[in-house]
Amino acid sequence: MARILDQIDSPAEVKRLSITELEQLAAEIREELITVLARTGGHLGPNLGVVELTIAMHYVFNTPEDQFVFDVSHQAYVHKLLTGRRQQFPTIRTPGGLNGFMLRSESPHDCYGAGHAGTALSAALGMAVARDKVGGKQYVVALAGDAAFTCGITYEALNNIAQHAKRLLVVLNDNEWSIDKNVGAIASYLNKIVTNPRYDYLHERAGKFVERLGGKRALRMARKAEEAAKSMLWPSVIFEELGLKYYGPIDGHDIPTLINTFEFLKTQERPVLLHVLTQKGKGFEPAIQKQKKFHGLGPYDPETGETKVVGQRTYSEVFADTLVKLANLNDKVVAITAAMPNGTGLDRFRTHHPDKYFDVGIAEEHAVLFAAGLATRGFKPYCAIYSTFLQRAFDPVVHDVCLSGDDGPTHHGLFDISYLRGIPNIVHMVPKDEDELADMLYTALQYGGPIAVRYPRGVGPGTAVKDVPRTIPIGKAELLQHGEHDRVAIFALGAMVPMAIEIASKLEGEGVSSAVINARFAKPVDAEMVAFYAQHVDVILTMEDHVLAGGYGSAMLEALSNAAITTPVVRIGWPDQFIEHGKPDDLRVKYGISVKAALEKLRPYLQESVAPRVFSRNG
Ligand SMILES: Cc1ncc(C[n+]2csc(CCOP(=O)(O)OP(=O)(O)O)c2C)c(N)n1
Repeated sequence: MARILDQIDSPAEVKRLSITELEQLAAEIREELITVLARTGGHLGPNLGVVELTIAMHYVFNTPEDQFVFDVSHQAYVHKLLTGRRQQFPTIRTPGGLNGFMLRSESPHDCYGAGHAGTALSAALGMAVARDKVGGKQYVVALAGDAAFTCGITYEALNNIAQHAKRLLVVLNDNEWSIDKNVGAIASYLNKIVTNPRYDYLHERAGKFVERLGGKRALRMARKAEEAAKSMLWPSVIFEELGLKYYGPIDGHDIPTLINTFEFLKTQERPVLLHVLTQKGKGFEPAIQKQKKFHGLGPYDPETGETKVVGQRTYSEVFADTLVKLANLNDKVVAITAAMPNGTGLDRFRTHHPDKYFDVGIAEEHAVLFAAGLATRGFKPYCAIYSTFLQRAFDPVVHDVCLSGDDGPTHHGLFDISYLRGIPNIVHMVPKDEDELADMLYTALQYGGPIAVRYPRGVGPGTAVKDVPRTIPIGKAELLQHGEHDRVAIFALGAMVPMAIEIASKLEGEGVSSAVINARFAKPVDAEMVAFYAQHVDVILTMEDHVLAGGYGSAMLEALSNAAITTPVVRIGWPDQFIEHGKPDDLRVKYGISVKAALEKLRPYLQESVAPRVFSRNG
């Protein structure tokens, strides 16, 4: 028999199917997921759980005009199958093939890319507000798993939704699982709603209601659905307190109920949350039996779910086994995971030391703060977090873990160049004065990518801001002054420029000519200007109001190394330590961010007098 799935080239074809055909389609999609992922690997369990839900969403809504924002977006395979990517589906997660997550460049139906948890509600709110600002009519639907509700950001979004969104649909896909069993108070709370005897009653009523509907027309369906959905209204749930109308819980595998409910929710001119119950791994017994394993895995046997056994211990296993031994030796050892017990190996630790094991949910920022609290009381917390997710905890690593806790030095803000510079696509600019700040903001408006502009607190040199700002060419430094035979090139970033000019004039007094360059860009560094001066001066001086480690001077060294230039570089900036509280000017003097310190550091390179060299820009 010809598959219905093979005729689905866009969501428009889904909308033409009858309920029976939609159910048939669901079965075919399950089959497709199981057989394809057996070869490629991937997030099988999560996707098997959202087959009917995704079909119903595409039946009722209209992507790409309407926007679906999937949390993590590891469960977007069904969405990919229904939005014109059916034929490429066997290439998923292979080089050059379909991405395993939503990808904006892959399809107009993927309105938001993700990979980290907890982003859907905030991003969807942004889209809903953008729509309302221009008077759009489309629907924005955020689909988030129950584990997304262990993320702090989800609540940060909930805190804003009622205030800022006129209309937004949040679908809570509750399957009781994160990668491991979902944890914490919110998991128990959702469970309480679901196991309340009233749910059965409501669910039964909704089912009967749909049965009676039969093949009636969509309009009537919607009206009846309204009644059904209203009757499913739950009093006094947390989401209601936060200003989202709560509906559910409904059976996430019951296509007619899902369709009717969505049709009704479309009529709601306010933020709503629909609680949908699904089974992760539905339709594949091995995935139901082994939820953790089938959350995401490599190739497996499509009949049995068996996977190849790797003989050698992984690093995660060595980590966990070592930690078990350390905890045996020292009763202050505790282990913390942010919803990744098997990925980090800590599920092995849990078996031996259940009382010393903490799964805090998808809450990396909290995990590190929690560890910091434990450490202050003499405990030895081992916080196991994947590098990619530790990004979430960058601030607590700086502010709560590495900082000694002395008063004051929490707000110097000396690290942004180093923590932003390693990220592809970002441009990092630093203006020398107020007028250049305006130019940089204007430049950011013209530019199509992410830009960071770093400027000091307080007042600048008092430069007048011209009426019409100018675009600054990306990655181009500004040559402020130079001599005939410069021996020093001073590359100064932002507020360091006046000091650079002062150094140049002091050097001039000693008979040493120097060029002063307003660096403007910490990233990308003006490699051309750097290479030109590096080949013609005895020494380069970099100046930044930022830590030296990973800062602008480091970027300069990289640029020189890339160009195989060995001109010496003297760097002025803050040392590799936390700086105590104090007046910025006093602290700068103390830590060598001064004219005097720069001149002292330059002196060894200016000892011998070098014969004047004549050069041209080409030479
Ligand atoms: C910030 C962050 N931490 C950890 C992860 C790893 N991770 C991927 S999916 C997932 C569980 C998601 O569970 P849920 O949102 O309930 O969706 P389900 O897979 O159950 O459908 C986790 C912890 C992540 N993607 N992002």
